[in-house]
Amino acid sequence: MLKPIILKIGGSVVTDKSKPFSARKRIVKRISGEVATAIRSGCPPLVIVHGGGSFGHPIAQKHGIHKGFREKTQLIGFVETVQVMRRLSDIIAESLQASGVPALPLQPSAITLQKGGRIATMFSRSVEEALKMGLIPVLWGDAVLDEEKGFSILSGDQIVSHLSALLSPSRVVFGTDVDGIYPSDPKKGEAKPFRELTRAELEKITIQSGESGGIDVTGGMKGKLQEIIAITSMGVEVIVMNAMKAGNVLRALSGGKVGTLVKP
Ligand code: IP8
Repeated sequence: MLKPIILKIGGSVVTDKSKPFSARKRIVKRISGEVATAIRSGCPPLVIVHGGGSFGHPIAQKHGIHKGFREKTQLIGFVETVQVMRRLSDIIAESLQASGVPALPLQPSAITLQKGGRIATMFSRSVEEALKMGLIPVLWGDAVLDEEKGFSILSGDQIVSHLSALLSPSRVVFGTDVDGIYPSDPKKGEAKPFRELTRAELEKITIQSGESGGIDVTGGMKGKLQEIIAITSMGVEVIVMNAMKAGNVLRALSGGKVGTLVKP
């Protein structure tokens, strides 16, 4: 089997992070079409992971799910977080399927156990077998059981780095709402994104980076950059690009140049 590509679609792309439970259905539809075109044009096997955006983050924040179990009243918040993420993943999987993509939703909280907020075990053979069948596994950031904290949040970015270690993808693509990795916060200034970065350069930038916009319980931009460092240290190239712009997902999946390329 060809080495797969892992595509992470950020929660800030598929939802409006400023409004609770607002999926950006038109953007999801357009991205689904680009994924379908990439597959028809013979792109490698694909795994899709998406973030929580305005579905998972506000509920997780309200009930302190990311802080672990403290009191019984949180339990309803834990299951609500799982439930809203299923709703968002349904919107995404159904849109992919409507475009002809055989997207298989694999609920992370059903196949993963964490320890202290990091993956302890994930039954990832389902992902591997699905890929062999020509299916497109779809996973997402989720609230999961945690053998140390009771429960915790598993970010989509952590899923991507876990699966990278397992599947040795040819490329990992992060579709975000900005044009790439910037020397400073792109939403606050005029800075241009880097075209290319080495892992060592990225490590320096990560130390200075801050939070992401809206409510985020998984460490925002800094958390993302840390996972990217982990992925590149496995020898995998990473692209960070703007998935809000038409054509970028297709370009990134077809091996084209877009956004910032982080070299291992
Ligand atoms: O948006 C977080 O996933 P992320 C998922 O990929 C939840 O960090 C449930 C908040």
